Amino acid sequence: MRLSPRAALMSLALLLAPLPAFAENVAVSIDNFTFTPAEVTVTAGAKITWTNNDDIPHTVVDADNPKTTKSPPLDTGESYSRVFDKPGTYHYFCSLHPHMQGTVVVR
Ligand SMILES: [Cu+2]
Repeated sequence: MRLSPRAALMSLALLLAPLPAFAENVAVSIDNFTFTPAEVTVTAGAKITWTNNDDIPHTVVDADNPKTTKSPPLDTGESYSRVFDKPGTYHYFCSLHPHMQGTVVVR
């Protein structure tokens, strides 16, 4: 079958159109009293997993209300995940060491 130039262009446009959003998985490491990366930008629906790679327990808790993100103390090697469905900027911290802070930007 031969496509007209216009049809060919439209097919190309369809091919190049953004793929439907599917869930992103983003990892944040906790090490040496630091969330790394300290700020992540994701699309709505992304799942973020924090893993404690430090020698002491840490938590991941929303700095703002409501505290949708509220992990138990994570021991070394333990993880906590949350799906971010709604666009916004979410600040979080470690409730055991409040100077440890991070941000999730959901687009
Ligand atoms: Cu901590």
